[in-house]
Amino acid sequence: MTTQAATFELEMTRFIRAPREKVFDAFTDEAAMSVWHCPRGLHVGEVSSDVRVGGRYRITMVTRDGVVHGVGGVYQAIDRPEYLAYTWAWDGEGDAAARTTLIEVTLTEKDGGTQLHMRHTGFPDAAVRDDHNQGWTSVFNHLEDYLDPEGSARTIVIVGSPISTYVRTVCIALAEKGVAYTLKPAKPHSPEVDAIHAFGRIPAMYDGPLQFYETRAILRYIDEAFDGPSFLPANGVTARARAEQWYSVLDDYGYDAIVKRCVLPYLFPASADGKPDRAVIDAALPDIDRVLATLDAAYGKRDFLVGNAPCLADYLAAPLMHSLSQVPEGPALLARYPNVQRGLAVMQARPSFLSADMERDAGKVVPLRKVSVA
Ligand SMILES: N[C@@H](CCC(=O)N[C@@H](CS)C(=O)NCC(=O)O)C(=O)O
Repeated sequence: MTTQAATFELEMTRFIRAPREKVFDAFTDEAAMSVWHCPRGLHVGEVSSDVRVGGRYRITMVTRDGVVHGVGGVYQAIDRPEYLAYTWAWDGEGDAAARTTLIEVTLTEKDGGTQLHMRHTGFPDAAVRDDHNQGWTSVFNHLEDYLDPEGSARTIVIVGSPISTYVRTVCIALAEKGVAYTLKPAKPHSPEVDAIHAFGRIPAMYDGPLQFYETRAILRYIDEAFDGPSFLPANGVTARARAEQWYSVLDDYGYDAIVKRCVLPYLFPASADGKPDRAVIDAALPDIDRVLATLDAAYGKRDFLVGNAPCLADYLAAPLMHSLSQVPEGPALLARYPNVQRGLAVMQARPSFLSADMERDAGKVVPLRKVSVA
């Protein structure tokens, strides 16, 4: 993908694993357009398309809050399945001609699929062009999901080891949304991870050409980009802040005490005799206890950390508590906190938790696989 700053044009290419005719029709067929023709996180409202030179089309894209963005134009050239040109003007006040840009789509057969090249010209300035670059990237992720036989498992790729609690949190979150993805096993600081993550940690994520890292940011993206249950409580600012509070407690104090200072010394003993470092683990135990006591009070009689549905803090808590339960000190520590235990058991029973099975995957090279949870 290249942008040409000087002329305020945008050129994008995307390989789509579908025949040219299907890709072409996706651009002109009303039913197809109504599925994919908007960025992630929005949906298509109305679509009309009079597919002949001089004919008009119109699409509305609607945000979750109901804000409608309308766009339309006139077909300039139609040469199925190779080339399509049409004008593009967002609804707005004032001179329509000044708002009108031109789109040219060229489709070429390549590697059993289609190379899509889009040239979008006539932007008034770099900022508008850059907005369209971002928008089209997301729209083409939708297009790829729609046309590729593997759907979103092709565009959404999680990079990281399945034994990582953070990786597992993201996998749980995707499964809760019902989003198919591919898990690409990679260790921290490996070339695959370093290619995306400035600090070499896992997880990292692709959505098509878009790259993300840091679990909280990845969760934010997944939550806003996909339909399905929200990762934050719907009922008020206090509940949402509380969910963030418990996420942060787990992310900071929880991960440090449980994983860094207790689980990892067992998994990767640093001492010369190959035994877990007792002093490190013993020093972690009071801090783990403090985290558990805090969370136990937070659960109270409920099954989830906030309200009556899981939120992003529960997605982080479950893999952390699960990994604690696997070390020798874990069961006795957890036994003192029945609310934490109940919260873990409730999450462990959910299909989203079962779809990313840590024991099954531990130490194995996990083949690329599609995970979708109904
Ligand atoms: N702040 C990061 C933390 C991720 C993290 O620490 N992941 C661990 C694996 S669970 C890791 O990559 N550790 C390697 C290291 O610490 O160098 C996030 O939220 O994604």
